[in-house]
Parts: sequence; structure tokens; C-alpha cells
Amino acid sequence: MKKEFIDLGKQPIANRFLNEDELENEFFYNLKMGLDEETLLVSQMETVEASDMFNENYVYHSSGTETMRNHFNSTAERLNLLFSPDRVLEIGSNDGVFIKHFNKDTTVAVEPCSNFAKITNEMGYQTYDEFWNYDTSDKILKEHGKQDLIYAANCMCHIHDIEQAFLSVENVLSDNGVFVFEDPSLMAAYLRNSYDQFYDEHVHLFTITALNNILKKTNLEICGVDQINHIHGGTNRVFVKLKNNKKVSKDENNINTVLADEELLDLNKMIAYEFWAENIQNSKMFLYDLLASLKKRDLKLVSYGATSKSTTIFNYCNIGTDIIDYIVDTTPAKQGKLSPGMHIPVVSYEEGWTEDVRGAFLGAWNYSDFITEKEKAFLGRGGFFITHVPEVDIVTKPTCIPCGANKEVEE
Ligand code: DWN
Repeated sequence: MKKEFIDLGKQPIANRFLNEDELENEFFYNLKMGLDEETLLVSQMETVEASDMFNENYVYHSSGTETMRNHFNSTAERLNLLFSPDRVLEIGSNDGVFIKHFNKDTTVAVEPCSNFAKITNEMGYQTYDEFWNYDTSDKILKEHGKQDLIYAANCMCHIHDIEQAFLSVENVLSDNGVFVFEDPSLMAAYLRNSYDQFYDEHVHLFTITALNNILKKTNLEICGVDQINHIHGGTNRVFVKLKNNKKVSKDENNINTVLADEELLDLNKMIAYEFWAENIQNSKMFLYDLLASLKKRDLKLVSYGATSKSTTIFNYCNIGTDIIDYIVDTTPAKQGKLSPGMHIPVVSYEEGWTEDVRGAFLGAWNYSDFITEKEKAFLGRGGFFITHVPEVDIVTKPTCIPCGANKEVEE
């Protein structure tokens, strides 16, 4: 049975940036998170139709930041070295930032957002603009055979029927193949109170404990876990293989260490989530009060990065244009639009990052090391950033938030 632990209120589609004439019919849903007491999986109590989130109007580019381009580059290199796969499949290939490192003739992709599937098809990678499910895996099996490396980044936690998604992987994974997927870590979000990882696209937020429980219903098993602090505010890269695959080794110590850490934090008990809910409600209060008091001093406040994460924050904390003048973002498809729900204008960096900006909310806090380093001059002339991770705070020096405790970025 799934038990609700936090209600984040009425929320819009996190990546649906709007024109003035689209505001009236904007779609909203109730974002509530619950714990399944059998599998210990944390998921939304009420979900949004997949095609309402992922379609030809999707705007998020995985290659949109230097940090992520470098990440997918080094990940591709490492997986190639570790597994030297013949046949490669990527699930959720977005704009091809990962698959571009593999051979076009032996690599296929699945991407339901047809505007992005068009990009990778034009790059020469056969891309199925479909959702990942058993039928799609069957089609790939028939047309391309079993796959030696299957990769999915920030995709599995977007899929409602996660058990079927794994069975579909099992269907097309070769006997000695490996499935590698990356998604935000619930444990990292819990420790940093980064509750903005809860938004429509993130139907689930995974612990390794919950993934283990779900995979028990398949012939797949986890054989390794990388905990990557600097990516998306804390990401798990999970390695999975068929149970009878003896070619790929299983790192029991590594897996048991993560499971033990999750247990230590009681992430397999409702009490931890009730505690988290209190932290979230307090964070909301502190953030609103801080921003409102800064605004009372007539300081020009903007937001840095029109992230999906900040959609949750602004709508849950009721932060609108009465506090934030606009959001600066480098993504052309978001510029000139209004942010989901709170309708804060999104402008280009060139247009919005002006001398009179005094404070900026770190919507893209997961890149705080890069952003605060880049904006040293802004900090040097008395400007400041506002963050809610790991607690509501003012940032006045180059800082790396994912490093924890706002440690200064080494020169
Ligand atoms: O799961 C998902 C994660 C992987 O990415 C997707 N469902 C949606 C998306 O979530 P997000 O929007 O929170 O992702 P990011 O990568 O934190 O978004 C960064 C945004 O900030 C982009 O719109 C680009 C912008 N940005 C900027 O304007 N200036 C980023 C940096 C670093 C900058 O300097």
C-alpha cells in the first residue's frame, strides 16, 4: 500500500513554458509523494499522462550545460572501456549527447519526444520516437537483436510502470550484456532536503533498496552502484545484469554499503519521510520569508536557471513576480516565455544578467560550483545568491553546494 508523506500542492507541467495566450488553459495536478510500504519505492500519488510531459514541445536539452556534456562524454568513454559493447541501445536519448560517442551502425535509440528523435535520426542514429515499453523492446529485438550495453540517463524514474520497464530491458539485454541507468538519488535528496527533485517528470525517486525489491520480480540484478555527487545534485549510476550472467562481476561490498547507508537513515521506514516532510515545510517558510524580507528592502531579485526543479519551488512556496522579476536561462526554447504555474518571465542571460541585479535565486543549484565561479564579479560587487539546498541560505562566495555544507570552491 502506498502511504502519502508530503503534499506539494497544485503544480503545473514542470517543463511547459508558456506564451501569454496559453495561460488560461494551463494544466495543473496535485503533486503528492508517497512510500510504497511493500517495495519501499517513493512515487507520486497522482501522476501526469506521459504524453503531456514528453512530446514534440519538450524543451530540455541534456547537452545544455558544459557540466553535462563532459559528464556524458566521460561516461561513454568509461562504459566503452569497461564493456567494449558491440550493440548499444540508449533509452531516452534526448539530443544525442551520449550516443554520439558510439558507432552509428551498431547503436539504436528510443526517444518519445519526436522533436529530439528527429535530431538523433538526422545524426544517423536510428531512433524510435516511442515510449519505452515491452512492445518497443520487442520491435528492437526483432530489428536489431539483443543489446550488449543498454543505457538510460534520467529516464527510468520518469516511467510510470517501472516493473514493466525493467522487464522490457530484460527482453532485449544480451546474456553477457549490462544495463546502466542514472537517476537522481533519493538518499542525496533526503540529506540535502532538495525536495525540488519532486516534479511531474520524476514519477519515482529511487533508493537502491527499492530498486532491489522491484528487480526481484525480474531475472535482472544490480551488480554495482556509483554515487555521483556532482551530477543533478546527487545521482546514482546503477549497473544491472541478467542473474545468470557470470561474465560481469557483482560488487557485493559496494552494493551493501549503499543499502546499509539507506537503512541507517531509516529510508525503509515511514518515520524518515514524516521527518522529511517537516523539513520541507520549514524550508518553504524560511525561503519565502527570506525572499520577502529582501524584496522589502527593494532589492532587484531574479532567478538563475529556469529549471524543472525551480518550478516545484516557486509553485509550492508561492514565489511569483511579486518577488522574482524574471528568470535568466541559456535555453532558447525557454526564453521569451513564462515559467510554468507562477508565470515569471524567462529571458536570455545577455538580456537579464544586468548590473542592477542584487540577488539571484539559484534555480540551477546543481551547477552552483560552475555558476558561482563564473559570477565572481557579481559576488565581488556585493551581489549574492539565494539557495534552499541544503538549507535556506545566502551565498556570497564561489560555492559548491553538492559538495555539501557550502564549502568554498578551491581556487
Ligand atoms: O530529469 C531531468 C533532469 C535530468 O533535467 C529532466 N526531467 C529535466 C531536467 O531537470 P532540470 O530542468 O532541473 O535540469 P537542469 O540540468 O538542472 O537545468 C538547468 C537549466 O539551467 C537549463 O535550462 C539551463 C540553465 N542554465 C543556465 O541558464 N545557465 C544552467 C547553467 C549551468 C547556466 O550557467
